[in-house]
Amino acid sequence: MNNKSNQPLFITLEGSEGVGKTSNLEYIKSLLDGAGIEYIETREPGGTPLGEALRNTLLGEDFKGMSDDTELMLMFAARAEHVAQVIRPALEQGQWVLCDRFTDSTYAYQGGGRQLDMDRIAGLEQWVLGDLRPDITLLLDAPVDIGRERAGKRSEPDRFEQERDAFFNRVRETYLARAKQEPDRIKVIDASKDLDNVQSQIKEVFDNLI
Ligand code: T5A
Repeated sequence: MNNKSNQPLFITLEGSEGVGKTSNLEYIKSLLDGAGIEYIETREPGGTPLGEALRNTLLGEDFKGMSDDTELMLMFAARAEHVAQVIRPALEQGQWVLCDRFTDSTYAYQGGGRQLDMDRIAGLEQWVLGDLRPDITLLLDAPVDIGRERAGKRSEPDRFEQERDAFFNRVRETYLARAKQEPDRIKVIDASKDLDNVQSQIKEVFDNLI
């Protein structure tokens, strides 16, 4: 784990649909507030006016049939803007960054789910991010049926949520494989448990961090 409390940290939250990222974001913010840490909260795709417009394009119905390569490049176009306009400036000013999804989502969804070439994704990552990587990533992990059931109760499915279980099983497997490759950065949280239990797992990670 990158424990360097005198440096602003770049924290990302990852996981498949409905695992509880939005629900736990508020809890993470309360931990940062409690520790008196200055931070910004942001999300992907999105985080800038252009990024939010691209989010609507990516998640909505208007361009439902876009090619997988187009989808990949729009994710990175939104990310390039986000990194240049929001993430790098915040870190340079000493603010921590709390981001709902980042490049691990691209590996999981476009690489795992859509089965695009991982090396191509790595090439785009290097081009767009240079040496910028999250310091800590919380991976909320739960079986696909649990996430689907939770997400289904909440709202109409977006373009990704309409994918089949096989897609989301590949997404989950890709996330878990990445966590295995980078155990210091990616902390797996068992999100199938109740919210109190999930939050105590998150607190344990933050107790080591703050
Ligand atoms: N995407 C994104 C890519 O394909 N490539 C990329 O590079 C990027 C950046 C973004 C979509 O874009 C894709 C991935 C996504 O499909 P999104 O809105 O960020 O969309 O992601 P979603 O996963 O769709 O977010 P959701 O809001 O659906 O899921 P959350 O935030 O994980 O779940 P949340 O917190 O809304 O919880 C869902 C329900 O479950 C309950 C909550 O109360 C809520 O009702 N809940 C629990 N219930 C019981 N026990 C728990 N532990 C619970 N935790 C939450």
